Amino acid sequence: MLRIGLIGKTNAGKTTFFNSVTLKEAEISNYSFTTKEPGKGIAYVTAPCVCREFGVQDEPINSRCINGWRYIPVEVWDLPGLIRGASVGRGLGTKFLSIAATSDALVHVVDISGSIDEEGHAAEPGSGDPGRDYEEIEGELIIWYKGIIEKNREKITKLVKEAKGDEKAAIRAIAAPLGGIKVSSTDVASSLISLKLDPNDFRHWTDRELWTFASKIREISKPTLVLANKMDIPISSVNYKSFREAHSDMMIVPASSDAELVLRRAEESGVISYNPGDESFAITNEGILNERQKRALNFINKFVMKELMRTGVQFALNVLVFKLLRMNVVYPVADVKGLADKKGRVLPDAYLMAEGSDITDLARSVHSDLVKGLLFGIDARSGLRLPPTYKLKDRDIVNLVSASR
Ligand SMILES: Nc1nc2c(ncn2[C@@H]2O[C@H](COP(=O)(O)OP(=O)(O)O)[C@@H](O)[C@H]2O)c(=O)[nH]1
Ligand SMILES: [Mg+2]
Repeated sequence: MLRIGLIGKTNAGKTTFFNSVTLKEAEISNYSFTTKEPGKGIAYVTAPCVCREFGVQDEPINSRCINGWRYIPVEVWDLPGLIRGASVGRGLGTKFLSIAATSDALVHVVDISGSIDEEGHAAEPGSGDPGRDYEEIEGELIIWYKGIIEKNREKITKLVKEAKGDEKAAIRAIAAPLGGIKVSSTDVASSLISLKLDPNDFRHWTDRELWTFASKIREISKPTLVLANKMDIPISSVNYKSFREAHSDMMIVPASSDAELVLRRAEESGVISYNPGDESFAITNEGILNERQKRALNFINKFVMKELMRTGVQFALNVLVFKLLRMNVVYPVADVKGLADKKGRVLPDAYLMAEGSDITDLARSVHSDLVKGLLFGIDARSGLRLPPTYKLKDRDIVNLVSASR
């Protein structure tokens, strides 16, 4: 399953974001963790389900379908303890940095209202500096990446020497210790090209060059969305504008995690009707609302939904997965006519597949056994045979035909 890590300064709102997106964990997935690890949860991304296109009633197994929207589970990690010095082991730093580094993508939660001081303590809104907070956490990540290379410096130097000028082998030597944190040789190669760094010259890289290399690697290998959180606080919109100007290279989603948590809880207790990501909510049971709750919902309506169009929380996850990671949703079926699995369940599974994935990759995701005897796929819309190298598109419905099953 796709793994998303939440990073950000203390009190930026990571846990609030985490609690809101994982609230319906039990309902959306069958992946209940028997030994629940703290900080790990299941959230979902939402995409228009193909059931509407075919006018069929589906019976989802690995996901859910609500009002024609497919809810596909993703793993989310709340990573506390990212403070300055985390990379040298302050707090629970290194453990969480390693979880961040093994994630497929990150959400960097920033308190855009500036309600935290340099140490991450609560402060007067507007007194803090969201830009500084952001750079500080980024710095910790980069130092950590750099540290991994430094720890392996001798080993890499030796391998590069043995490569005797073979550039590809030198790149592999540099990439090897980074393999565990989802950095590929291709990532290393493109970083070196864009920085005009010579892999064969590795042992002469200066500290500065190591730093720029580490930051490039971090940038390329770990797609990151910035969540400009606490947009419900009035001063936030000013900060948001300047933050966006200073970081025009980043995807930034304005949000109120607090509002999303309030809405999801209200929906759960039957007070409002609201689907995550909706542009509005409706009070369905005014009778059981007390004055405080009424005020809270009115506030959210006026200062969040009308200003931002949405709370931004579900939107952020969707943008991360579908725009930044460019995932496609693919539906494997056993029977192309009935669009069903062997038990007759219609459109049982939805898989998130990275852009460029082919039929073989899909088979591998469904079941490793399928790959061995994989013959071809069948496109449910056209009936066409799809070779194993066919690149999957969004909303493809495919029957995998394998000799081994
Ligand atoms: N106004 C406002 N407060 C928020 C929002 N998100 C979180 N908070 C508050 O910020 C504080 C820190 O939140 P928390 O989720 O514990 O931050 P973490 O340390 O990053 O996990 C808490 O008092 C939250 O209620 C938001 O969107 N708006
Ligand atoms: Mg927290």
